[in-house]
Amino acid sequence: MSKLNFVLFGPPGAGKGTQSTFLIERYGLIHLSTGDLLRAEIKAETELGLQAQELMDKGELVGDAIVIGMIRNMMEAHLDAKGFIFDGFPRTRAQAEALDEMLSAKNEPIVAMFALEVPEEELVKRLLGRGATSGRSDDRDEAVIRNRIREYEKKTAPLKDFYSDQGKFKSIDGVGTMAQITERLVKAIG
Ligand code: B4P
Repeated sequence: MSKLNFVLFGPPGAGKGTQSTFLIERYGLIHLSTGDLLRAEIKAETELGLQAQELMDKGELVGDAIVIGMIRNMMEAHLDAKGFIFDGFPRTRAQAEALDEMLSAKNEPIVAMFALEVPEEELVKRLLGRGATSGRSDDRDEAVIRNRIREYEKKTAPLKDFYSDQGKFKSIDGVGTMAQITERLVKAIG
């Protein structure tokens, strides 16, 4: 049976992490979040974590080679997975091309890319709300949040065309209750 490999895409705070937790349970998939992997490195105070923290605290993207290497290691560690949800990865064209290469070598391509669409003011509200309770340093400062959104528009949003050209891009309204959005995703997965 072919693998269910999905990309969950969207600006910071769109709900990628939130929706991933529902989808991995429903479809029995492995969740690969580069944000979570980077935060684990920061917590463990590794050299890589220290480098990543500096960039994340400014709302900038971490280097392509670092995140591609992390994803490669995680995929190798889960060779028997039914499929993967890529959450927050790819975020640049170089990352998208590297992912396609890794998957085509195994003949297990991305099935679909779901883009959660949420207006900027709602994103800022959600992230400041989380920053008040989560301790995530990149969620506390509105200027950093807006910089993350600018980075997304400049470097990540163009990937919609990359997946659209492959016939895999699906837009999902990301405003509503978490359950409503899960329902929209399940319907789109079909
Ligand atoms: P990530 O950890 O990927 O996180 P995110 O974009 O901030 O948020 P996400 O969309 O997952 O939102 P969530 O569900 O949590 O990135 C953090 C940083 O890591 C980046 O800025 C970058 O520096 C670095 N990084 C990560 N991957 C990288 C890569 N591939 N390349 C380079 N750098 C990389 O939801 C947010 C909040 O909204 C939560 O509080 C949630 O409860 C709330 N929420 C969710 N759904 C809601 C709904 N329907 N209604 C109301 N609130 C909702």
